Amino acid sequence: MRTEPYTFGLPSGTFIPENYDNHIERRLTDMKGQYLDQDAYRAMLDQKDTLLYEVYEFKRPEVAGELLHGISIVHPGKVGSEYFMTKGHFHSVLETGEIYYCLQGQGVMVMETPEGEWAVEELRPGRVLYVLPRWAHRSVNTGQDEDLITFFVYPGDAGHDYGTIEQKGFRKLIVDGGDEAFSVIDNPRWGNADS
Ligand code: PAN
Ligand code: ZN
Repeated sequence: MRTEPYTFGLPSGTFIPENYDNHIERRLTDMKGQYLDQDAYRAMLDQKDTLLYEVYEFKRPEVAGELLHGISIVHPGKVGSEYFMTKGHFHSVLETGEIYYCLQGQGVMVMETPEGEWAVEELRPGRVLYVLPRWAHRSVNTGQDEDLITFFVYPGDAGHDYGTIEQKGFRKLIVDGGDEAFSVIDNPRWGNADS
């Protein structure tokens, strides 16, 4: 782990940071129960365990005062009519905010609170998104053929609660909008996503 202040570049074209510490890959199998069209999910998985998104992280102590940061890359594609997306999570310390800065691509952040509020905000290059404390968040690539690339930063002691979303899903889903760029629909399986 670095013990002195540092900078890093984000090479144009890939935005894969120089000198990252950790590379995470998430595939179809990691998204079991999350996509609405389960037949399409299984058919796709029969072909290949497709890579959906990747995260490049810098290692920092997971304590208050530190800021965890890295790059998230969601690849383009759909399962049925639903776009490739991240698992999404609440932070274990619910009262934790997070900043996303979009570097490339077209997408949205789907967000909701335990109290039932929800929001969908567009991500496009040059836009900064502030995810308020208490809001679960999932990034979705609504583009045709381009990666959705964001820089993120959040407090070191935030932790991640994936279980709540794995069990319930998000209240809103992002699907192909036909003539529109995308559509936001109610998740008919909200509350029992992994069954
Ligand atoms: C991001 C996310 C990243 C991948 O760093 O972790 O975009 O999404 P999932 O963690 O939902 O798989 C972040 O929000 N960290 O807190
Ligand atoms: Zn987060």
